[in-house]
Amino acid sequence: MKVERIELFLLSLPYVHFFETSLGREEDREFIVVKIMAQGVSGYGEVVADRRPSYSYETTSTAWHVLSDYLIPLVFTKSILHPQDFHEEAMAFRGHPMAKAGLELALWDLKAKQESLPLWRLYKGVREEVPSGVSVGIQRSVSELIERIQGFLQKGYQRVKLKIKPGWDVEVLRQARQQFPRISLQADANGAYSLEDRETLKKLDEFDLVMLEQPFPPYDLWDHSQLQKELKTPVCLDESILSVESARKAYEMGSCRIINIKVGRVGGIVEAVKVHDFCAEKGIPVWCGGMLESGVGRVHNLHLATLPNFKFPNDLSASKRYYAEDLIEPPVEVTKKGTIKVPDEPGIGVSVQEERIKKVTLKHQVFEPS
Ligand code: OSB
Ligand code: MG
Repeated sequence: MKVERIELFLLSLPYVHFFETSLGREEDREFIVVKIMAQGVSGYGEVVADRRPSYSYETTSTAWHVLSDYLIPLVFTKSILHPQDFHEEAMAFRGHPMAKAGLELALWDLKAKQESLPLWRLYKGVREEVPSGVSVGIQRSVSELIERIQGFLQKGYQRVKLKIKPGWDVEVLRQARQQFPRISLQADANGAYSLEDRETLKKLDEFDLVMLEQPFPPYDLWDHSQLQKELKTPVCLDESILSVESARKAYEMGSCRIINIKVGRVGGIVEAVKVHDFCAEKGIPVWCGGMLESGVGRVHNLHLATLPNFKFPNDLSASKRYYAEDLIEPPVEVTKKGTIKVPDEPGIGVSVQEERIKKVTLKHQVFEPS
């Protein structure tokens, strides 16, 4: 069997509510859906690169370029079908993990469908529901923030993550903690601080946070290790962990006590599982981060989060929390217990709504072997 056709769709979907982090405010998300076809079966993946190079250097344009000029030709010329082979062959190209992950995810979906297995069984996951958390952006005012948190708690989310930045940190967390004394609360700075801010960051120990995510910029494992020594709150790394190699260095330096795994950031499921397994061996718990994916990427995350060392509620929320109309049926929903049920149908286990994709497509291209 051979891959017969690959399609790329560049889309834009408006958020139901703007999303603001220390990197800026976004009203919509631009991303790429990858579709791979072989013998009448279709596999889908999502490239989580954004319009702008802010969270990472990749953008939808760089990903489109790397996919169409290098990765898709690689699949055709080497007749690649297995995601593991793709992972190894794609190492010939440096960087661009989000582009690689989008294609690898589509190959995983295809493989699982061909074997009539839901992805989580292929990955040897150990749970049928995963705990759900919500990531709450910077708001116009603290009272709006409190109201939003209240709304999410009523929907059952098991923990709340607040985005912070200099000027929207200690006092905001103090008020959130006062309003909600017993909830599971954590903060994510997306790299907005430096060691010079250590006194401010040490004040966060007061608020009994489950973790503090990515206080310093991505390429700064050393400074994170210096901060972790002075902080009671566990540091969790997101942007800094690009592969199992960076996880090992973070572990050896003591840069963090928890790791956030994102498939796009590490370049696919094969690498994500390596990070997961390394962390399990070293006793570092992990959890699954999100990139405000559409249902396509989100359900892929859901399957990954069934692996045993995912130990915290994940940034995996209901479809409706992100988009008025998601790209999958049924949409992702959160149970009263604050969990999400993992689909048990083959592959990603949900039906991708191509008519909806087409309605919001900005650019579409079909690739076939020459
Ligand atoms: O840092 O975890 C992050 C969204 C976009 C980019 C970076 C991050 C996030 C989130 C959202 O926090 C998590 C989600 O998808 O619910
Ligand atoms: Mg983060």
